[in-house]
Amino acid sequence: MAKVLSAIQPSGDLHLGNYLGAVRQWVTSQEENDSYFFIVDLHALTLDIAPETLRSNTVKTAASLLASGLDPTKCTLFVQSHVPQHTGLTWLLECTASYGELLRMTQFKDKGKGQDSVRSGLLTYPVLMAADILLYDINFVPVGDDQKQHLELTRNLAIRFNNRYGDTFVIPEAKVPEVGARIMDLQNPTNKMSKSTATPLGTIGVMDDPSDIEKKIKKAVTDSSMLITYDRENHPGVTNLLEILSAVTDMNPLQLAEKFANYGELKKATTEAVIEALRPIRNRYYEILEEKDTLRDILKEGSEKASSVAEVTLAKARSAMGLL
Ligand code: ATP
Ligand code: LTN
Repeated sequence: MAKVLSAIQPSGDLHLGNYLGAVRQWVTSQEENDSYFFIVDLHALTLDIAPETLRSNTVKTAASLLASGLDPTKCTLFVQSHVPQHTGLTWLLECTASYGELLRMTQFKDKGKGQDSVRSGLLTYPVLMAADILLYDINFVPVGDDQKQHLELTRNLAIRFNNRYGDTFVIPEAKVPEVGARIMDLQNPTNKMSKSTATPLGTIGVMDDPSDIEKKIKKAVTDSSMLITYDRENHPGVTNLLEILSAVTDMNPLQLAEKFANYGELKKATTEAVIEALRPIRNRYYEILEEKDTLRDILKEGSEKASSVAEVTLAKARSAMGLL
């Protein structure tokens, strides 16, 4: 059985990009793999976040994942900070990574831009992510396109560690979906849809009201050419709508492009498909949020299981490096 792991930051509300690029793959993966999914609250501390916001986002993100279809009887679901081995391995890997390679990470450059003071955790963020993965002997990591560079770094750190200290870590591989790996902001289709830089009209929340989804798609930026073509470079707005429709209907985006006579028709079809795909998730979400005790028990059990697996690898890595 392959081992699969992925994670999400509690930096805001789950959006359509998170769902199509990542979470949907997690739900299918739990059926046939030994799967670990978690909420990376420690990663969320790399940008300024109010403690009460972090607390409530962590609970809301856990409820969103369960509502999306993660099943605690089929996967291990937990909160990163509840498993202390993640920070334990991070230090060992920080002493494996170089300052130069961390500076080259595009997410560090993007998220650090324009800030008065950049937290050192933002620089070492991908090392914590590498620890997240390497602790569990993972084969595959289902993520959106933006995480490929971090996965490459994780692989390099694991290979370097194994060469220097002996075979310790399994080398993981990123799994990026063919369609939906990079959903763009509806108002600014050259930027990816994101929680931390969400624009009010550009980001579709998975729990959004159907009327809000309709409004956002109606106002989505297209272009003046009136053409319906799947061409990210020259028609990013239209291409993004085709990509969304393709991902929710499992139809080929090039064939979809030929189906519509104008932007109005494309937007209408996209609106209907998105509302229908998200409706059951939204309904379950509010029920799950009501059951706070059950949610707490699921996360507690998940962290206990994760911790017992992670401890074995951490002990191996510590000993390989010469720690008594
Ligand atoms: P933040 O803005 O705080 O970085 P985010 O919206 O980018 O948040 P993450 O928690 O960083 O979301 O990512 C969770 C998962 O969702 C990752 O696998 C990531 O690759 C994927 N993902 C994020 N944004 C998109 C997007 N626009 N399209 C497809 N996948 C995405
Ligand atoms: N960096 C990721 C979140 C993340 C992650 C991980 C993803 C932290 N640890 C381990 C996969 C595996 C992000 O910003 N989406």
